[in-house]
Amino acid sequence: MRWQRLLLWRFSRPFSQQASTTDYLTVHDNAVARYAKKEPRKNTINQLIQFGKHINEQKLIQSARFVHQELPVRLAHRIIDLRSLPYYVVCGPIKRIYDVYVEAFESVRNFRKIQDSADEKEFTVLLKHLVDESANVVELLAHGLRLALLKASEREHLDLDSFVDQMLMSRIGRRMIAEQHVMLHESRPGFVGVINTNCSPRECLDIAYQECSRICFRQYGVTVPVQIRGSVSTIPYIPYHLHYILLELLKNAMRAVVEKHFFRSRTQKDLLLSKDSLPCIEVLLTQGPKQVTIRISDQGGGIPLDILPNVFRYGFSTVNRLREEQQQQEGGGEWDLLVQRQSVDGPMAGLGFGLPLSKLYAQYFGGSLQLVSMDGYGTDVYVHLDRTGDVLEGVEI
Ligand code: ADP
Ligand code: K
Ligand code: MG
Repeated sequence: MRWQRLLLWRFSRPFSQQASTTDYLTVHDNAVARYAKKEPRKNTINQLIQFGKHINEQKLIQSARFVHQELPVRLAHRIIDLRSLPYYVVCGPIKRIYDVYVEAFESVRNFRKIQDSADEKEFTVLLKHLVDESANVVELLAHGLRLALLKASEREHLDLDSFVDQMLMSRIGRRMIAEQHVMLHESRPGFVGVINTNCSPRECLDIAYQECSRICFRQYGVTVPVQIRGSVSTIPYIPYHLHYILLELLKNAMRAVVEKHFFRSRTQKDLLLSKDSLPCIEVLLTQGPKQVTIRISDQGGGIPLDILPNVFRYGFSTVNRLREEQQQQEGGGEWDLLVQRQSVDGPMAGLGFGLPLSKLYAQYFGGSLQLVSMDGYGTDVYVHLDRTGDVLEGVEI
C-alpha cells in the first residue's frame, strides 16, 4: 500500500505530463539532490545596500547571476523537505505548493547562463512571474495544515510547526532576494531595492495603525485608540517586513480590547457607553546601541493559561472557539450579529499565522519577538529589531 502511494505521489508531479518518463524524473531528482548539497550564500542588509547603492548594468547582471544560482539551492532544500512529509499531508493545497516550488526550481535552473543585459532583463521578467505565482503560498499552507491536522487526529500526533517555520523562513529569504533584484531596476528616494535605508519605525506604526483601524472598523464597527510614546531613529530595514509585524500585533491587540470591553457589554446602552471608553493600546518605542524595541501593550484581558502555550502554533486561533462558545449561550444579541460578520478567513483574525509569522519576520534580520500575558488584564508584545544592519539573513534557507 505504502509503495503504491509513493509511486502515485512521485508520478503526480508537474512536468510528468511533458516528459512522462522516468528519465525526466531522474534528471530532476539528481538536480534537486545536487543543489541541496550546496550551502546558501547569506547577506546582511548593509551588504545588500552596499552592493545596490550605485546600480549599473554590470551590477544588475551580477545580481541576476547571484539569484540565478541561489534560488535553486534554497528551493531544493524545501523540495526535499516537502517530499519527506507523510503522503496524506502532501495532498491538496500542500501538493500545489510543491508543484509551484518544483516549477520555480526547474524554470530558474534551466534559464540560460546570464551574460548580457538582454539575458538579465528576461530573467527579471521570470522572477516577477515567480513572485506572483507564489503569492498565495501562506494561504495554501494554512489551508493544507488545517486539512492535515484534521486527518491526523485519527492517525497520529502530527506536529508540523517546525516544518512550517522552515518553509516560511525560507520563503521570506527567497522572496527577499528575488524582489531585491527586481526592485534594483527602480530608483526610489531612500531605497536600495526593497530596503529603506532610513526606515522609520514610527512611520511604519502610523501606517499599520491606519490600516488596522480600517479593518477593525469594518469588522466590529468600532476602533481602538493608540497612544505612542518614545522615539527612535531610523533603521536600515525592509518596510514590508515591519509592516507585517506591526499590523498583525495591532490587529491582535484591537481584537482583544474590542472583545473584552465592547462586546461583553450586553445592552445597547452599555454598547454606546463603552464605545468611547475603550482602553488605549499603548506603544512604546525605545532604542539602545544595537536594537530598536517596540512594545505594544493592550488591556484586552490577556490570554487564558490553557491557551497561552498554543498562541505561537501555526493555525491556532481562538476565532472558532469564541463563535462556538457564543452559540452555546442564549441571546447574544448584538454580539451574535457582529461575530457572524467575522469570517474565518477574514482579515482581522482567524488564520492563526499572525504571531508565529511575525516572530519569523522579526528574527529574519536578527531581531526577536516575545509575548507576555497578564491573565485577566492585558498583553504586552516586545519586538526587538537590529539597527546595525550587520546581521546575516535568516537561519533557514
Ligand atoms: P489569529 O489572530 O488569526 O487568531 P494569531 O497567531 O495572531 O492568530 O494569534 C493566535 C491567538 O492568540 C489569537 O486567536 C488569540 O486567541 C491569542 N492572542 C494573540 N494576541 C493576543 C492579545 N493581544 N490579547 C489576547 N489574546 C491574544
Ligand atoms: K497562532
Ligand atoms: Mg492575529
